[in-house]
Amino acid sequence: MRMSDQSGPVLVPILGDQLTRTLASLRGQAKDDTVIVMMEVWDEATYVKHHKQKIALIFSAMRHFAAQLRDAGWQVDYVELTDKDNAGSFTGEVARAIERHDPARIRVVEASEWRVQQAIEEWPGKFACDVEILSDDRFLCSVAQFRDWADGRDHLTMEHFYREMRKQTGLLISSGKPVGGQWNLDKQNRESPGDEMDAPPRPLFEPDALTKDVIALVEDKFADHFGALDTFGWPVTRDQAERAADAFFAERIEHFGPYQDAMVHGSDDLFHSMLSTSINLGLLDPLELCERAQRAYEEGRAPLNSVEGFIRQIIGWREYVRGFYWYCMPDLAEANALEATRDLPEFYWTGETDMRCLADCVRSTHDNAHAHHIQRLMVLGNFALLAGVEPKQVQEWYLAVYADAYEWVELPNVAAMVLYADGGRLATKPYAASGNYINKMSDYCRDCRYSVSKKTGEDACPFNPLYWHFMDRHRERLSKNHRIGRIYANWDRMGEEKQRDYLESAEAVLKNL
Ligand code: FAD
Ligand code: DLZ
Ligand code: SF4
Repeated sequence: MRMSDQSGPVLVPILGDQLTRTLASLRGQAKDDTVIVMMEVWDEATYVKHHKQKIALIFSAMRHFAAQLRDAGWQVDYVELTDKDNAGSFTGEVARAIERHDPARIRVVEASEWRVQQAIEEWPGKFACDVEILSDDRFLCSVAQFRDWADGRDHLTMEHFYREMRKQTGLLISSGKPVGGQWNLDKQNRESPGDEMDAPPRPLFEPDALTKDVIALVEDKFADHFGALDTFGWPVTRDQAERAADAFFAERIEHFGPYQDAMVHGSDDLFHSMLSTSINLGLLDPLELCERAQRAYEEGRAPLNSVEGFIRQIIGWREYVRGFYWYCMPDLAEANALEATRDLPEFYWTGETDMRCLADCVRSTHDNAHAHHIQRLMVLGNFALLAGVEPKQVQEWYLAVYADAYEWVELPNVAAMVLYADGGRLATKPYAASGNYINKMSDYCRDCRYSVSKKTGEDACPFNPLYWHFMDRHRERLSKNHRIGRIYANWDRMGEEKQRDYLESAEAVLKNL
């Protein structure tokens, strides 16, 4: 940082996913010596065609946050999307804010995404005042700490990282050992859905006047974007997000663990927390949520498999993918180890397909800007993997359609976990599965036009032949993986005629996409 002798306030830009009162850039700042700038900008609103609810959520949460900061005595310079001189980008808006406030210094927390961080790192060369870029300590593992952990490892196994994070936080640790004797109860997170899955609905928050304004803005300016807006009910303030968390800890965490991987037609949330949008915006603190989960276990309100499963998702997967993103960027965005080139099928946007599982996941995505983990991974993702859809197109789709999607979390999940595009640094083997898996974990297949038990032919579940087509076409790479050897032994035992049936059926599916 260059030192300056200028006097003037400190300019604190707060980005759309930094809506945290204890943000590093605000800590220790005197209110009368600080100007906070928040910016709705076209570049961010259009770098992908975000779901309408995602834009509405971010703008509404930003506007509420600005109002609360003002109530607390901060000076906030808020630039709306339709302000007539809006420069359209973070850098352009910070330049305008410098003209207005003549600051001595800019103090900003690092961006969560590569694209934005690249722009911020140019500020010291662009602007005359000093620029201080702070680490985002809302994450429990810093970018540097992850790099130290990852350097020198061939496989960046999440489980190893997760154990480090358990020890670092002390969550579910007793005398240095995991509570219950095991680190990971994933095997107890895979119950099939029962016939009567009566999950309590999550709280939906009626849009207030401010959110209604934003919804009208989105309807007006982003009319051709994907997604329903009339179903909007996301928490837009910390208070609402806390109420959503209260409901999860009171009503759903008990069954979260066992049914974490279950899917039920038309039942979109099941026992999931639905808190990712609030955590990613900065409205909820990830560590506090994990501590609440731990208390639920200690007080006998939730079983260990639910609580460990929830904590694993947050201090394990969430922290891990964030570290992995920064460790692997910018190459991760270009990775395509399986050389997949197919276009994304149109039904990812329209939901018009006879495959009932895919149609339901796209419907939930359209209506709620949300689908849960297994829907994203084993239905929508699995199909794109098996069909060989080009990673860039899949990544762009996921980034656009989910209200919780930011590249730091979306890209590792899509490129590395779903598509194996990183060549296996994150996942030890591709998450490829036939219809059998979907049938076991959901009620989708019951009323599907395809038969999940049919392996080939017109009425066969398309996932079945596509699975073997995928395994066959990537044999050279995958057969070297000792975890997959058994699968190729099964394929070889089938004999040529059966294999031909599979491959021809798959070709027919692919031709019709
Ligand atoms: P819960 O099931 O209740 O889990 C609790 C919390 O754990 C979540 O709120 C989230 O913060 C965290 N979490 C769980 N799984 C993951 C994971 N794999 N990576 C990071 N955090 C995790 N999550 C996002 O927040 N944004 C994304 O853009 C995103 N894209 C994804 C794309 C794919 C292909 C896959 C397989 C997963 C993706 N996830 C993403 C992870 C996960 O699907 C969502 O976090 C989850 O569905 C959010 O719903 P929930 O809050 O009810 O989660
Ligand atoms: C996603 C998004 C959108 C749609 N619009 C804005 C915006 O206008 N202003 C803003 O500050 N943030 C927005 N965001 C979130 C940013 O993309 C987010 O802050 C980046 O992920 C930071 O890396
Ligand atoms: Fe999906 Fe196949 Fe089941 Fe139909 S039969 S719902 S396509 S897995």
